[in-house]
Amino acid sequence: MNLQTRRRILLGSVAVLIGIATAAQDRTIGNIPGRKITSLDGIWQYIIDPYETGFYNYRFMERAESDREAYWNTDIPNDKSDRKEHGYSDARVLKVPGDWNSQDPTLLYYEGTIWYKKTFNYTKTSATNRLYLYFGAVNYQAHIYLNGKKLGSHKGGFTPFNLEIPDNLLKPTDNFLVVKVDNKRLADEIPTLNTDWWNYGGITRSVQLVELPSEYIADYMLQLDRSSTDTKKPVITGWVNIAGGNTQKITIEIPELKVKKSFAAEHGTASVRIAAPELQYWSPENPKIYTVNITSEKDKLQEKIGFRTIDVKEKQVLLNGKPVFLKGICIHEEIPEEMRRAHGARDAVKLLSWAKDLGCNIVRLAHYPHNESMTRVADSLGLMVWSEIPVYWTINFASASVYENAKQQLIDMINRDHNRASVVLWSVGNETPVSAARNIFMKSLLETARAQDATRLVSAALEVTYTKDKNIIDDPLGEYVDIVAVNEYLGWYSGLPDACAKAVWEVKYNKPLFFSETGAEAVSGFHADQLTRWSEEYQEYYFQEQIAMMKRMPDNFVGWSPWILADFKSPRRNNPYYQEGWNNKGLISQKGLKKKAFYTLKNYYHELQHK
Ligand code: GCB
Repeated sequence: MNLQTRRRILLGSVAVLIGIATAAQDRTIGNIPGRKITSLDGIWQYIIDPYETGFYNYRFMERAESDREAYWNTDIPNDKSDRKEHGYSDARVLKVPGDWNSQDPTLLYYEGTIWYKKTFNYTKTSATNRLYLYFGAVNYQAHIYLNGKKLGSHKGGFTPFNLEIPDNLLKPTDNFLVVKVDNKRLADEIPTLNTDWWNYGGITRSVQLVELPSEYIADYMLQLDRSSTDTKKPVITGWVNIAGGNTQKITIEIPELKVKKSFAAEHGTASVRIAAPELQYWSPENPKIYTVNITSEKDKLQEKIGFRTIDVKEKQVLLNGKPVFLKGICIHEEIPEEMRRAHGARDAVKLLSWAKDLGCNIVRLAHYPHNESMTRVADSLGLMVWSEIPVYWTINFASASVYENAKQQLIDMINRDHNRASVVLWSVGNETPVSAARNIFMKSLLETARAQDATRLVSAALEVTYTKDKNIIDDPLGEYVDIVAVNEYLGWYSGLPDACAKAVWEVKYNKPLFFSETGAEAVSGFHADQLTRWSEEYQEYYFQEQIAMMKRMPDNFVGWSPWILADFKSPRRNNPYYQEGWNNKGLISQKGLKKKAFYTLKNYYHELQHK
């Protein structure tokens, strides 16, 4: 099946899925930063509503749209005898983007509903243009209302979505925008009830108004053909998709490469194929990014794209046709010193510069899609990215609706970032317990990822089967992934770090092997001998033993991404002396200080560099 046919089929299935998950959500709009956008970020008023009174009436039925007591309707009394039991005021405000937990001490542990309200003025530059409301992410469920009318809803805390604003709803001034945000953890959601990270609630990423021509460039994917491993003959392939249009001329221009080529879009989609002999390949050593102009008959936009190939051959991972050893680190989307969700370019530069300083060439963005700045900054800093959906631990693998939700999150993650050179691998989950239902679920997600994007690798972080004398990697999913990735904590969750010296590994699959996690907790500034748990010395010793073990791994060992760059908040971690709600496996502390093990790993990566 060629890419274009596959794409059309997928667009069809996306539409079906959107119908299930989100009533009025519209199609993908790629490259939001490159559009005509008006930010709605900043100060929003809010109401805490743990009983969801603004949504349900006293019989716990969803309120009618016109219900005066619904929190999406005006809070201004008609006159002095009118009764209003809800109100938005400047006494209660939250910053968007941002989690609510870090903005008000009373919200630190809050899990439930908060209503956000913003008023805005807007007039379209042309009456025929279309206007969308774009959310980078809202954790977890959002219901969106404009001027008392419901625009739509969305589930999934880490992926973007947009809703079209109909002309008859928009006013030039005083548009009353309300978002009900609910971050309650639920068994049949993704993630499920149980994780090892903080459930930060809120409108955690940017909100934008996006104005587009009536027929606009909806999305595109421009990547090096996977077979372009000969750097003398690079071929850029992909597609451009037009919304509202049918037959159109599309032009792609890469001025620096003196490339300018036109294609015909039929049924809204154009297939692209461009020979670019002068292309410099993107790599961590040379993160070359090109300005790409895409023009249709009614729309144009600019994008920055790097071009590289990623593949596996026998037991190796090949970047631009050459074997690469993956020097990684896992990262949560969190700024430890401020105990908050990270967002925006400044945070991305901070987190990814730490990874660069460590000597990494890849980061595993755990355990959910991070904000778009992370992958864009990774493009420009030269870091490869492992990107993952929060199919984590014990989600309900037997449920069809849970599967549809996972699939939608996967598709949304891929759609947002399929033009990022940094992203080399889509991961469909982490440490999911083997069962017949789970195997089918995960295999189908891997197939979806492959069908959606034929240019990247697919995998998932798997578990190890530990027996008395061997550690066996035999998860049935190993058969379907491009690289076999496992998490292991020898010397932390079992035994002491010297367990590594005696470890015998048996791998069932003749594929590249990657250790997607390993780590030990240490409280920054706590010094003791190397056998004292929680000390920096124990963590240092742990890394020394782990590194020694990695050096003995067979030649299919292609790298690792230890756990984790920085300490992070987790309600599961309740040791009152050493944790107090923190998972302290960071190589960088709660206060942003490097621990001893940071340098142990840095030296290993430095050694590898000079081998
Ligand atoms: C894991 C999980 C990760 C945890 C980590 C830990 O295996 O994948 O989410 O935070 O272990 O610290 O135990």
